[in-house]
Amino acid sequence: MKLRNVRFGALVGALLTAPMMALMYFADKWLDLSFTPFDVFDWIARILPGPVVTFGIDLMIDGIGLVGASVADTAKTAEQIMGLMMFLIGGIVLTAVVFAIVETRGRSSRGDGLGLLVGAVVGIPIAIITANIGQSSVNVAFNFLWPLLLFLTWGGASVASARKLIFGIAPWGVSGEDEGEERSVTVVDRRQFLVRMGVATATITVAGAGLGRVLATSERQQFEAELEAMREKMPDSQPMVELPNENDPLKPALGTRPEYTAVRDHYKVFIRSQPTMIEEAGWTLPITGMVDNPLTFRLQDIMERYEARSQFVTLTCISNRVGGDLISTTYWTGASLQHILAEVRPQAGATHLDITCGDGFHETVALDLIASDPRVMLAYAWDGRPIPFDHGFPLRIWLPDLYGMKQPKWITGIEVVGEEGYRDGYWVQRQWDKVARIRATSVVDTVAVDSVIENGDQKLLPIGGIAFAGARGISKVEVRVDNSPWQEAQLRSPLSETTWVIWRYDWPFDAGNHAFEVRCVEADGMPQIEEYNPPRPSGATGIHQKAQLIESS
Ligand SMILES: Nc1nc2c(c(=O)[nH]1)N[C@H]1C(S)=C(S)[C@@H](COP(=O)(O)O)O[C@H]1N2
Ligand SMILES: [Mo]
Repeated sequence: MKLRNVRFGALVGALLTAPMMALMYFADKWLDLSFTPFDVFDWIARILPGPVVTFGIDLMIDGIGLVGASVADTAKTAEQIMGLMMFLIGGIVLTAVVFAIVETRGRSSRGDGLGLLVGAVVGIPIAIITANIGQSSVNVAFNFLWPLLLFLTWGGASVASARKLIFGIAPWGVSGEDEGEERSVTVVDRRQFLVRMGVATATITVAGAGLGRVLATSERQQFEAELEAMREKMPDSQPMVELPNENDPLKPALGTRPEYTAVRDHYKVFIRSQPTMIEEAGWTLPITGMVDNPLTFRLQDIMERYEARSQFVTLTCISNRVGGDLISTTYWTGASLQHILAEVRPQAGATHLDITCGDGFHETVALDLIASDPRVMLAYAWDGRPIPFDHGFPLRIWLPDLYGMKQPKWITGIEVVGEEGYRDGYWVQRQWDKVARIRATSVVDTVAVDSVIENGDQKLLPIGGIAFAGARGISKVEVRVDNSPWQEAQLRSPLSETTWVIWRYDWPFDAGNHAFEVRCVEADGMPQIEEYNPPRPSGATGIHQKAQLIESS
């Protein structure tokens, strides 16, 4: 096998795979067919063993951290880029393999059939994946046939290109007559062929991706308009304007993260490469299983039949590093699950809710937990507006004190089950903590060198940040500069008993390079864990530290 032919194969592979991806993207945005490259990526993420996926997630988060980017902003984009690259590289490798096969079979073998065969061998499994896990409102048959059609085309085109570039047999030209002849391929021939192919495939790629992009923008706007219309129908439809601790005299040190996260800045985590778009019109929530009164709710029912409950909530992800940004605070509104369950009436022997979601995610919630806490809610609003699509529209659950991994969004079904029907949730099946109770953490957000306070002849440097212990509350935060003794910080009253607390310590500073550390104590006196633990299986622990050079003024 000639290296040159493998290189031609790789080049042709890139030239064929790029327009294929662009066409897939265009069809996704135009006809709502599923986008196969992401489906393949998501499928792999789903079937890989838990520890491998966890390793991948951690590698990605640490990598993003290393280059100093925000994990909350960047992780999804990084995943999508990986998904696209994987597909493209797969296409390049497979096409190179096709070239090798064509070369091995020799010039005299007829090419017909081979293209369709490789197209089918590669395309059928991939089409099955898309049809099964793809997100699309279109009939599965189309989600199977569309990628298959593209793969058959790829197969045909790659075999034809191989025969042309290796043996000089004109694509689609019948070669029967030439077969015996010594036809040599000239460099000019090849170059001409590749240039033509490059122009054609680049045109398709740019057109497909460009049009897809335009359609994607208008789709997004349409969804947003729908959400805005939903908002009118909501019982509690005022976005938060005044926060309950507005008058607290303790103001955050300059540079502390916003106490109330703007919804667009709320961190996002979900198992797929794209958020799950659920349209309200076609959505209902069946609550079935071991109940006396199975019911199917529309969103309207949940909003109108039950008293609306609202709560300031800090949500955090078990993947968050100490000091990381996978933690945010907003105002949740929904219906207490106690009220809803009172109506469906779980039967004797029922122990859990098995909650399923539009993206294939699932979790189980113990009925005991719901019975013990009226705050557990099925939430339909954040910040007084319908929950954004990225965050679980139309409905998600809130479970105080637990990491996000236990809290399904995009809920599509709830089944009441007993010990028999119990199964572990999505991440528990992948060996993450079964309870996933939030671990206490505290963070130095800022050493506010630009807002030094002059107090007589003393100068104070505000240091500040957050502390959070789920629904358990914070009683004390302490700061240590270099290796001097721990000093108690001041606490701002939190937005609620289930949000983070803002702390501040005004330090009589001296210039130099300093290290600032923070630790906290829960309301019941339990200190945070100071030893380092990685995020898995049970959540990161350790002391957060920030180093800062302070210039003498
Ligand atoms: N359906 C569904 N719900 C889900 C997830 C998911 O992937 N799918 N991820 C969970 C995890 S791990 C977290 S941390 C939170 C994140 O919620 P957010 O993206 O709205 O911040 O959603 C939880 N609920
Ligand atoms: Mo998470």
